[in-house]
Amino acid sequence: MTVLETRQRGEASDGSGIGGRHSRIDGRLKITGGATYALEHRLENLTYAVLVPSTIAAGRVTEIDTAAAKAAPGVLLVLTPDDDLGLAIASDWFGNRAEGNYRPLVPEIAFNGQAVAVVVAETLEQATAAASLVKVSYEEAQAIAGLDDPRAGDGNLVDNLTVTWGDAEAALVAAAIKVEGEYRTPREYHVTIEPHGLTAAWEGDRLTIFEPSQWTHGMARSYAEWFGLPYENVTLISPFIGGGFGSKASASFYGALAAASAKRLGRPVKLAITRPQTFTAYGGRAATRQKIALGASEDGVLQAIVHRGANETSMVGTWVENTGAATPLLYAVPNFSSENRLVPVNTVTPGALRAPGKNPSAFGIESAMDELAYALGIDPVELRLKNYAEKDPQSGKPWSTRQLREALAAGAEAFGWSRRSPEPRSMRDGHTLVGWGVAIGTFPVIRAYGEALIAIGRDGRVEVISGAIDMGQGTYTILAQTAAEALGVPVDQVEVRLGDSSMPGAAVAGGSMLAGVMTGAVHKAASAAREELIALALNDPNSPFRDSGANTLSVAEGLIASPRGDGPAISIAELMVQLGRDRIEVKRDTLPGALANDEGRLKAWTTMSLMRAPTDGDYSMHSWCTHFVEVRVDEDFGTVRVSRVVSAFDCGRLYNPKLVESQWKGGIIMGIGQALLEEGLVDPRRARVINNNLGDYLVATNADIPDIEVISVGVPDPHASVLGGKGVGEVGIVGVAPAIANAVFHATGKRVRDLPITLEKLI
Ligand code: MCN
Ligand code: MOS
Repeated sequence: MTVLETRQRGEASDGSGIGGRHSRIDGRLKITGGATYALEHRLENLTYAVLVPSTIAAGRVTEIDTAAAKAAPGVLLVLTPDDDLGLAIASDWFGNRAEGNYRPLVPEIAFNGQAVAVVVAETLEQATAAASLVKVSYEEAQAIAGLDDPRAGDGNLVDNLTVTWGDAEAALVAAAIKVEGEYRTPREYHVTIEPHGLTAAWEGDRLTIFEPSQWTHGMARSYAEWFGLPYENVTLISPFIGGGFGSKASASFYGALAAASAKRLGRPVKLAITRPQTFTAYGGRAATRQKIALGASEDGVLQAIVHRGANETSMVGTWVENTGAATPLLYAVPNFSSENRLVPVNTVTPGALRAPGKNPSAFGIESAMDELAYALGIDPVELRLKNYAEKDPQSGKPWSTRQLREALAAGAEAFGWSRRSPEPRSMRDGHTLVGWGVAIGTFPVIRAYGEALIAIGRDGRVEVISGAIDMGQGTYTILAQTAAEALGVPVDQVEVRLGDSSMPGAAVAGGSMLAGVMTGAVHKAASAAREELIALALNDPNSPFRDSGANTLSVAEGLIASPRGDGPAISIAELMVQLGRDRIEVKRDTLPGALANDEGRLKAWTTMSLMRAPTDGDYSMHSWCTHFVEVRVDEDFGTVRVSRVVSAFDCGRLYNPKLVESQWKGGIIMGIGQALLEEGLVDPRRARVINNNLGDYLVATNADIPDIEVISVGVPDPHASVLGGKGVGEVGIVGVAPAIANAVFHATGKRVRDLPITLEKLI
C-alpha cells in the first residue's frame, strides 16, 4: 500500500497518525525535570504568601491580632477579613454572575481549615513563621461534622434530579423478588502529586497568572472579573500540570488572595497550597449514601428500581454529587423512581472528582444488581444481559452506539468467567478465599466547541496552538497526531503548544470532553491549512507546480506532489522557500454559525453554558465499560488484594490506543484505591479532616495493583465527535469499586455496602 492509500484509509503508516500508538510527547520532559510547573517559575522580586487556616469548623472570627505577625522579620503584608480587597464577584461555571463585592476572607466560619488570613513575606520561611503568630479569636458554634452527624438531618430535595416513570413503589410491592440496601461512600480526595497554588504578577493593569489549570480560559475569566479587567488583560499560563482529576478547573479564593496581594505590593506573589491544605482549600468528592430497592420477576426481569440518594454539601455552597446519575441509564426497567437530597454540613464545598456522580452512583446500582443476582440464583453477567436496555430508558432516545453486550462478552471471555463457581466462599487457594465479581459503568459524551491555530513555518515545521491543556491525559500527543494526519506530515514535524489563555479557545478539560472537542478543531484547522498550502502551490507565480497543469496536489509524509506522481515532489520547507513565505497561519473553530461571533466565542471558551448534554439531539451518547475482578481475601486477617482485573470498554474510536489504555488503567487504579483504601476521616468533635496527608490518606501504590488487562470493543461513533471518539478519561473508574465489592462478597459471603472495604468490615 502506498503512503497515499494509507492516508486515504485514515491510518498512519508509521503509527503516528490518528489511531497510532505514539508515546506521550511531554513524557520525557515531565520525568526528567524539563517541564516547568506553575510554582517553579522564578520571577524577580518574588514574595511568598501563606494561608492561616481556622481551627474551628463553625462560628465566627471575633478578633484577629496581627501585630506580632506584622512585626516579624520579612513580613510585607497581612490580610484579614477586615480588608476589603475591592474585588467583584465573578461568574459561576455557567457564566451567571451576581452583583456585589467578593471577599475571599470572611469572618463567618463554615468549616475547619477555612482560611482566615494570609501573610506575605520576603521568603516562604518568614511567611510560614509569621502565619503562626497571627492570633485568631473565635466565637465557636456547634458544627455538623458530616453526613452521619445526627444533627445533619435528611437535607433538601434537589428537584431537578427527581426521575420517575411508571409506578415504582407499587411495582416493588408486587415484585416476586426484592432486594434492598443502603450504600455509602466516604469523602475522597484528588491527591494530585502537584499541589495547587499559583504565582501572580502584575504589569500595570495586566495580570499574569502561573497556575495549574484544567481550563485556562475559564480561570482567566474569573481573575478578569474579580479585578474588573478586560478579559484580554489576564494571561493564565499552564503548560504542564501534575494531575488535576477535576480539582484544577476553577480559580479559587487563594488565587484571588495572591493576585490581590501582588497588586497591593507591586511585586509578584507565590502562594503554594500545602499538602494538608489540599484537603481544605478546595473540595474532594462529597460523602454519599443511597438506598436502592430492586424488584424483579422470578426469572430475573427487573420490574422496579427505587433509588433515594443524598450527598453532603457545605453550608455556603452547593455541590451535587448525583448518586442517581447512572441508575436510570443502565437497565431496561418499566418502573423507576429516583430522588436525591443535599445535606449541608461544615465542610469545604465538595467538588468534581473523576466521574462525579456516575462513580458513587455505579457503586449503588451495581452492588444492588449483584445482590439481586444472588437472590435470584442467576449469574450476574446473565442478569445484566437479561435486563439489557436497547435504548436509553430515561430519554427514550436510541443510543448513538452502545457496545455493552460486546464488552460483557469480551471481558467475560478474557477473564475466564465461565469457570466461576457461583456459590460464595466456594473458590479458594489454600488459606485465601478467592472471589470473582463483575460490574458495569458508563460516562456521558459531553460535546463543546474549540478553536485551533495551525502555523507552518519556513522550515516546514508545523505548530498547533491552543489554550487547551494537558494534565497527563495526552492532549499534546493526540493533537500532534491529528495535525500530522490531516496535513500529511510526519508527527515529529509537529509541535503542539498548549496551556495559555491568550491562545485560541478551548472547552474545559473536564467531563472527558477535551479530546473530542480539540481533535475536531485541530482536524478542521489542519485540513484547511493543507488546502491553503495546495492552493498556494498551484497558484503562486513562484511555485514549481504553477505550470504543472494539476488541479490538485497530494501532501504526504511532508512532501507535496502531483497525485499522479509525474511532477516534482518537494518538501513543505522547500515550497515555503520558493514561495518566499515565512509563515502560513490558519485558525479555525468548530462553533456553529449562530455562535461564531464575539459573544458566542467568549461564552464557548470561558463558560460551560454551551456544553451539549448527551441527549441533546436525536441520540443518547455515552461511553460504556465492564470490569471483571478477582480478589484474594486472607481468611484470618480479612485483608483484601485485587489479584486480577479485566475490563472491556466502548469509547468509540480511539485516537491513540496506548494513551487510552493508560487512561483506563489509571481510572481502574484509582477505583481500586477507592474500593479498598481511600477515606477522608473526620473528627466528629472538631469536624476536621484528620488524615490530611499522604501518610494517612491512603491511595493505591504499585504494590496494590495487579496486572490489568483492558480491551476496546468500541466502534467509531459519528454522532459523538468529529473523529468518532467518545470520552475516555473518567469512565474507567466507574464500576470498579462495586466490581471489587461484588468479588469480596463472592469470596467471603460478606456484603460490604460502605466504602472502603477495610479488614474490620470482613472479620
Ligand atoms: N483519548 C483517545 N481517544 C478517545 C478519547 C480520548 O485517544 N476517543 C485519549 C487521549 O489521550 C486524551 C485522553 O484519552 O488526551 C483523555 O481524553 P478525554 O476522555 O476527552 O478527557 P479530557 O481530555 O477532557 O481529560 C479530562 C479527563 C478528566 S475529566 C479527568 S477527571 C481526568 C482524566 O481526564 N484527570 C486526569 N484523565 C487524567 N489523566 C491524568 N494523567 N491526570 C488527570 O488529572
Ligand atoms: Mo473531570 S472530574 O470532569 O475534571
